[in-house]
Amino acid sequence: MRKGIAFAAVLMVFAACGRPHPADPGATRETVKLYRNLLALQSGGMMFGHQDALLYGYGWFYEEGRSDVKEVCGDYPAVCGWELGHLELGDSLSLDSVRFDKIRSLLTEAFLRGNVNTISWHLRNPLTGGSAWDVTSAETVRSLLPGGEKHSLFMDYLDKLAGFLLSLRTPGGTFIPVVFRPYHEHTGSWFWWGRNLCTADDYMALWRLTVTYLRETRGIHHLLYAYSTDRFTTREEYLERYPGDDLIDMVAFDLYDRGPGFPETLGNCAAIVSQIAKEKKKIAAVSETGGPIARQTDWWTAVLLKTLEPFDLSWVLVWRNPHNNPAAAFAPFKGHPSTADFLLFHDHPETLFLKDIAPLKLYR
Ligand code: BMA
Repeated sequence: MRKGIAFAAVLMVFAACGRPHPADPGATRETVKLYRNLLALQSGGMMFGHQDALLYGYGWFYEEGRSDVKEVCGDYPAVCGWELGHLELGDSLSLDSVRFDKIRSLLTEAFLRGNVNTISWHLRNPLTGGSAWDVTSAETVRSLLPGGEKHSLFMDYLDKLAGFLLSLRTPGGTFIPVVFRPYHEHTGSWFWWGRNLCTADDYMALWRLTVTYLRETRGIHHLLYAYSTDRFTTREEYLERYPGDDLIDMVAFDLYDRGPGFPETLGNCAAIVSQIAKEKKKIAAVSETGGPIARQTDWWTAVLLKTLEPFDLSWVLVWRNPHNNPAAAFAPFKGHPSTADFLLFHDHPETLFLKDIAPLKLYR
């Protein structure tokens, strides 16, 4: 049986036993459907995602229909990741030199094909003018909140973000649902919103300000919001800065394989997050990962799949393949040494790619 057919049955069972709703009471019809379908699907399989999958890959940039993953296994990733850093400056190119109008058009195509889209935002530091990685001030988050010296500049950033999000519509006018994942990896301290750079209260206030502005002030109702930490060891640590069930739809974490102990840490984080998701009726995911795939060529099955298989996770997304640096690619590309193992990963009943999920019509 094709993977998708089994999951259609899961969806039907689910439809009969509950009607959970996204955090946004006004979420659009397609967004509500996506939320419910992702909730149902996470017990049946784990989608594979790739950051910037359709924009560029090793040795190419903007080539219609191309994807490194597709060239290896014959199918697109199920989840497409996109990045909006520098949108807040009013630039036409992102921090990764990608045109925002390309992001808009390819994200729209992905939606029409049945993909799930998720957006990250490495926004610049509004207080110092530095990058997202500028951690020279521990006052940045405080300065953005109401009454702070950079509040109005930050509202301008949010305004530019809102304008872009509102432009994500099909030719027929339907708003395209997106899983939005700002202020990520905040259990680490390498972004200006990180753990040692602001109090828990200020971090949560930043989230509330953002969601309230987008949802209530700008009337944006096609987003699911992802709370996404970096590594953590306990449930308490994971939830320390969780801004609230009324704001968050997905509980996720980022974790890269940086050497010994990775499978244990990954397994522990996945166990905690999937349990929290179950209790809160939220979606669970590994929102970013990547391993030493050029060296450890069976990483896909021996590490990633083996570790994550026991858990109910909606997806695992690997980070981007820079077009000019094969050693930094987190997904395989044509001729990659991990190809044989990636094919096993792709064929495994647990993993879902576009051909598995498109027939499920996740937005209906
Ligand atoms: C990081 C790196 C950076 C990139 C950023 C946003 O993890 O890949 O090179 O600018 O993500 O995509």
